[in-house]
Amino acid sequence: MKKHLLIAALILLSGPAWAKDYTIQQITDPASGKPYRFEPKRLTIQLGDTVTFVNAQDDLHDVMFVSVPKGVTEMIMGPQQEKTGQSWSYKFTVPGTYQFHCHAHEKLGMAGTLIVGAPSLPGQVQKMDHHKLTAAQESHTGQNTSHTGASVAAAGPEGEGTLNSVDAARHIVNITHKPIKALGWPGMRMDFPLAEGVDVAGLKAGDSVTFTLKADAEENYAITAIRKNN
Ligand SMILES: [Cu+2]
Repeated sequence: MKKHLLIAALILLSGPAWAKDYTIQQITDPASGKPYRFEPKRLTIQLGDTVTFVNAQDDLHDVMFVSVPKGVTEMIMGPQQEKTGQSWSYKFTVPGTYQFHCHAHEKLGMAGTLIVGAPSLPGQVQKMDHHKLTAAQESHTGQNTSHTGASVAAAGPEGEGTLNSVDAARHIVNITHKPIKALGWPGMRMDFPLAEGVDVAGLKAGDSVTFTLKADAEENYAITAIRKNN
């Protein structure tokens, strides 16, 4: 009996020991036939493993997951980063097939596939398309592009949620937000970059917050204002 408890305790304690960390490099290599790419481009990991995307040289890249297994309830996307060695990590806890790309270099073939555990069966994946989210927003306002841009810049859709972390040095906050109707977004947990000059000095993990979003020309959302709810 005691022996069984000991073994159970050991299994619990050593749980993280067999979860692995993998690295995928974001590469700019103009001299090659594949100037923009993820390396490896295809990777299989196990449930609970973590993948870290690393910027391999000074150039602007990001990572956005555009097709994910059904059962994933948050948008999975890393921030734009432009310095060598900057990285973003994500732990995968839903099995299946994931497709991702770098938003800036998607059309130049910078895309990849991640298998967690086993590939998804047909019909068991869902699109997580930030392009469509933005399109939904534009058709909502019913204005042409330049005017939409201006009005979004002026007011911007607002969101509400709970702060999970504040990384002032990298200008990134992680928020679990409620649905944002204006954007057609479901409730998600995601990283948001902070626009220039946004002050987060008074904020900490656990705070309930209201924030304003703005999309740049590349349809990446940043927070232009954030305040703690009373
Ligand atoms: Cu890129």
